[in-house]
Amino acid sequence: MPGDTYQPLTVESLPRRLGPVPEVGQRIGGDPAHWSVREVGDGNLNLVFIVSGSDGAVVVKQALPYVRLIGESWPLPLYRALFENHALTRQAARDPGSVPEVFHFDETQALNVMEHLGPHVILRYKLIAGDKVEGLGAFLGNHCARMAFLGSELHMASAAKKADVGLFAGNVEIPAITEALIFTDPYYAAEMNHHTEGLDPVVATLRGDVALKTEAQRLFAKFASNTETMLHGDLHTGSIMSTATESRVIDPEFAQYGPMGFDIGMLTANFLMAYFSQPAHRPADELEDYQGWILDVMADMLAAFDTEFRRLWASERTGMLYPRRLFEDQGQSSEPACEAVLAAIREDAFGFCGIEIHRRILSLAHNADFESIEDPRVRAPLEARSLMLGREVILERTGIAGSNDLCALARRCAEETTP
Ligand code: SR1
Ligand code: MG
Repeated sequence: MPGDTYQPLTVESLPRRLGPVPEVGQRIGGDPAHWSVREVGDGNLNLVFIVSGSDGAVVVKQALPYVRLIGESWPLPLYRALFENHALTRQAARDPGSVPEVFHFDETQALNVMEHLGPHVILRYKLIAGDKVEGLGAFLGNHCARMAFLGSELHMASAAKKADVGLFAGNVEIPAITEALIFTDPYYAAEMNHHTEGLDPVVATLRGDVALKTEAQRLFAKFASNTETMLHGDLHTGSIMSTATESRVIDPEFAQYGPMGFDIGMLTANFLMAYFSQPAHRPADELEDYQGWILDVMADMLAAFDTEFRRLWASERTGMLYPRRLFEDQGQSSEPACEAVLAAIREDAFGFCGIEIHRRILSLAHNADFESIEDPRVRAPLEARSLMLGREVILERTGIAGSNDLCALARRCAEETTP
């Protein structure tokens, strides 16, 4: 479709429009007129098609010029597809095999054609269904550590990293969504907010808590001004697809440079919300085992992050930060410095974790873990516990030593019976 003006694809038009593109046509195979095309996008922003033919299947993801969740009244630039493409390329280089392969990119049409993850299912739905995924914590911890470390000036040449920061600075409207919906709206009665009936007392407590809002703003300032590494930017359990034994990370269109603790903090939040929502999804005799498994995955992820980060520190520290010439070449260990960096990342991560929990329950974009609980009398107390945990991890983040403390805190909040 080179040279065409932008036009959203439809199930009917897709074979005609993408059939002539060799990288697409050859992978799907056969006569495009006989391709099977399904629109499966259930996210907030884009069109997503699964297209299959005689030789295989691909996913076609096309940006819409507005927020799908809201409609044309909220315009959104198409260029986000370009940043998604840039992010996928960098993720594939820094953690090979962790993201879908891209077969074709069309900037004008704002579309990426990618590997179809056939047997994989969105992780959030697996967590709601009670399915377990082998190796999940290790995969996610390793991935986040590789992305954090290898995209930073601990590893990259400074000129290359600064050029990339400049490039991603062009992705303006997407971070603006995060800045409003995640960092600001949960903490006041913003227009697009909504929350479950019955939560008003907890919401009033949070919004009346000046110390909490001050800490949330400190974290926001860090998010807005710290360009440590390239972030996925929206790494929740809906951005991961898994089989029983294998996982991939998808959807990095919110990629931007930001603090190293952001992505792993978002993931931590999403595991905690999955944990808190479980009483509505599991029979009593399965609850303890499955909730325990979720906390184990979260703990494995945080441990794998640290282990992989230390490994990269030892073998890939080629950038301008913490150079060997200041430490090892002087006969001095840099291990304490590495531990200090990790402690700072962990503290930030717990702060971002609390904010992500707040926004998923109070702001515009909620998650299926709670939204699929039909009865608000069941949903509200589970959300209330999550909100109060979120408050505690934000305010007490410097004192949470690691996953043991965090799991203990989650178990304690889960036993509380507010509101
Ligand atoms: C208007 S977009 C709302 C949310 O959907 C995306 O998936 C991001 O999580 C964003 O915050
Ligand atoms: Mg997404």
